[in-house]
Amino acid sequence: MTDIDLPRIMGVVNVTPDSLSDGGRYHDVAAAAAHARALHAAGADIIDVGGESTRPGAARVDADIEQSRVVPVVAALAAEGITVSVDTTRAAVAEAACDNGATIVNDVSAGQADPQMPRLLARNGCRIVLMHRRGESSDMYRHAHYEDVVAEVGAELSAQVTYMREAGVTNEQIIVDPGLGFAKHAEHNWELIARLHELTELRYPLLFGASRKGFLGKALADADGEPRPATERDIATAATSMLAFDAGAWGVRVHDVAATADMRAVWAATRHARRAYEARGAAVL
Ligand code: PMM
Repeated sequence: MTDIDLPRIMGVVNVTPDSLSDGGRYHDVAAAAAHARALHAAGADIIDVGGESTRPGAARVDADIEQSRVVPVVAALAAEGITVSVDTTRAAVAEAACDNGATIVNDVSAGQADPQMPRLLARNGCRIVLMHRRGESSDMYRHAHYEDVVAEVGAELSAQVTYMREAGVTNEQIIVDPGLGFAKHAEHNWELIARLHELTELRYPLLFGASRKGFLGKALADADGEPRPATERDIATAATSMLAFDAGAWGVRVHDVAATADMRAVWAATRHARRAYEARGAAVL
C-alpha cells in the first residue's frame, strides 16, 4: 500500500560515547554511517544524527568535537540521498551540518541555547524541530513542576515559535516536539501522551520521541521495582508511537526503526480500512 501522508519515522544515530541507550556503539564515522544505512533500509524516512548526549546530567562537549562527530556522518548520508536531521543546540554545528546536506535541525533547546540559531535558520531555510524543555540536561528535573503540563508545554512552545518567526523563520520550517523526559517526570510524560492531540492544535507538525526513555523503564519494572533496561523498551516504545500516530503526530523519533515500521504498516492498514468503511457508509446514506 502506498500512502503519501504516512507519519514519518526518524531513526536515531547518536555519535556519542555516552547517550542513554546506544552511547558508544556508533562512536566512529564508519560505524555510525553503517548503522544509519541499516535504519534507512528498515524504513526510516529521516536519520537524526547527534554528537552530544542529552541524557539527564550529561556534561556538554566542545563545539568542535561535536561538529567533528556529526558532520562527516551527515555528509556521507546526504550524499546517498538520505534525509538527514542534525540533533544540536549550536548554530555553528547546525550550519556546518546544513552546508553538508542536512535539511532539518533538531534543537532540543528550541532555539534557547544559542542566540545565533534563529538567524541561521532564517538564512539557510532548514526545517527546525523546536523541542520543549526547561533548563539544561544537567539541571532539568529542578524545573519539572507543572499545574497543567499540556497547556504549559503548548504555551512555551508557542513562545519559541514566536521567537523564531520574529527572526524571519517561516511557518513551513517549523516542527514542534513536546520533549518527553526533558524536565518532565513520568506522570507528565503519560499525561502528554494521553492528551497529545491537544498539541496538534498548535497547527505545526508534531514530532514525538518516547524511545527507550526512563518512564517506559519504570512502567515495565520487574517485581522488585527494578526498571527495565533501555534496550528492552522497544515494544513499549512502538506502543507509544502508535498512540502518537493516532493523535495526529507528523513523525516519531525512535531507535528501533524496524519495529516502528511494522507498527506503522499495521496502523496504516487499519486507517485504510476505517476510511473505506466510512466511504461505504457515506455512499449508503
Ligand atoms: N530525545 C533525545 C534526544 N533528542 N530530539 C527530539 N526532537 N525529541 C526527543 O524526544 C529527543 C531528541 C534523548 O534521547 P536519546 O539520548 O536516546 O537520543
